[in-house]
Amino acid sequence: MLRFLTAGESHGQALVVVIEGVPAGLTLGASDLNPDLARRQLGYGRGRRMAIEHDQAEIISGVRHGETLGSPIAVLIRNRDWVNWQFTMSVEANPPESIGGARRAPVTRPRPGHADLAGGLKYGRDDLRDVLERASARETAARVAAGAVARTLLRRFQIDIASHVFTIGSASIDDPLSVSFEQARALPADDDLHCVDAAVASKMRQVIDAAKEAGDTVGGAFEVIARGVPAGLGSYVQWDRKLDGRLAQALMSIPAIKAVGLGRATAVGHLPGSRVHDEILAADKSSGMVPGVRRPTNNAGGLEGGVTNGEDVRASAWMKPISTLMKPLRSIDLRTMAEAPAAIERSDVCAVPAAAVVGEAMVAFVLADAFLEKFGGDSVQEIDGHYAATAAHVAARLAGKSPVGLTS
Ligand code: EPS
Repeated sequence: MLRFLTAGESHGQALVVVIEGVPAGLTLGASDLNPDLARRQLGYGRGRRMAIEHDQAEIISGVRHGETLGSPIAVLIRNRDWVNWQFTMSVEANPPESIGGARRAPVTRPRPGHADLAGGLKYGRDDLRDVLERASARETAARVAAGAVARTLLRRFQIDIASHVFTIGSASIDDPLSVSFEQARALPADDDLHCVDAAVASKMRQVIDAAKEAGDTVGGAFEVIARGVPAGLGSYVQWDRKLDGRLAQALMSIPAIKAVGLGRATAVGHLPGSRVHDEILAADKSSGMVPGVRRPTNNAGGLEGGVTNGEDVRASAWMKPISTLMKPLRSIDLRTMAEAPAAIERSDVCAVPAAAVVGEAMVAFVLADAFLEKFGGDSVQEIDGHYAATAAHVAARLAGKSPVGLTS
C-alpha cells in the first residue's frame, strides 16, 4: 500500500510529507520533485505569497545515493514567509519579546466558504487562525511532493500525466474531452493559465482581472489525463476497490473542489447510451494499452466497472471561487455574535491552474497505489518483472495463443 501523511501550517516553519510504500531501487532526487513544486506556485490570479515562496523539496529520509531504500520517504518544504510570522506562529506558550514577526490580532470573523467557522466550532478554538493555518491550500505543496514521487515511479513504466484548465468563470472550452493528451502535455510549464485554447485563455485572463477589480474571486475546472495506464487497475468486486471512486475521493479532497467527473462526466445524464458508451473495435493499431483493440471514443475516461480499460484515464474537477474576498461577505464576530464583515487574509483571486497541478499529483498517487497493488514488489526490479510478464501474458491471450508462463 502506498500512502502519505502531511503536516504543517501555512505560516509555520515548514511543510512535511511522509510517503510510505515506495519500492526500493527507484532513482529519485529533489530534482524530480522541484519542477512540480514550481508549477504549483504559478498561475494567473495568484496572490503575493507566491512571490515570497520558492518551494524546494529537501528529501530527509528514504533515499540514499539517489535511490529509494523502501523505507519511508520524508520531504521537507520550508516556508520562507515564516520569518515574518515567528511570533504569531510560535510553538512556545510565551514567546520571547525578542522574537521576529508582526503581532497579529486573533481572527474572529469567519469567512463564508472557508473552514473558519466549522473548524472553530469543531476544535473549540477562539482564534480562527488555529483553523485557517492548516486548512490553507498551502498544504497542497506537500501533496505535490508526494505526487511527484508517485509520478517518478509511474514514469518508469511509461505512464505519463498531464492536465489542462478548461473553465475559469464564464470562460470555457466547450468540449474538454476534445483536448488530447499531447495537447495538454505540450503546454509550457510556465503557462499561467494552463489552457490549450489561446482565445479562451485570453477570456480567462479578463475574467480574473474583472474579479480582482471587484474585490471578488473566481473558480473553474481542470482535467487530468493519464496516458499509458495498463488495463486492470482497480476492481469492480468491492466498493472501496473501484478506482473511479478512489480517484474521486482523492480529487475531492483538494481544497475548494466541489465536484469531480470521469470522462464525459455530468453529460452522461442527458445523452442516450448510444452516444455515451465507447464501442470496442478490432484493429491492428490499438488506441490504448490493449493489443488489437481500438476504442473510437473515450467517454468513459479510461474506466469501466471501476477498472482501467487501457485508454487514457481522464478525470475532471470543479473548483469553487477562493473564499477570501477583498470585498468581504457578511459574517459575525464570534467575540460579540454581532454581524460584521468577514476577515480578510492575503489570498489569491484564482487558483485553478495551481489546483490542476495538485490534481495531477493526486491522480498520480492513486494510480501509483493501484499499480503497486497489481504489479507490486519490494523493489522496482521485482516490479519490472511482474509488469513485463503480465503484459506478455495479456498479449498472448488476445492473440489467441496459449498464455506464456508468468516468470519473474
Ligand atoms: C497558498 C498559500 C497561502 C494562500 C493560498 C494558497 O498563502 P497566504 O495565506 O500566506 O497568502 O495564498 O491559500 C488560500 C487561498 C487559502 O484559502 O488558504 C499556497 O501555497 O498555495
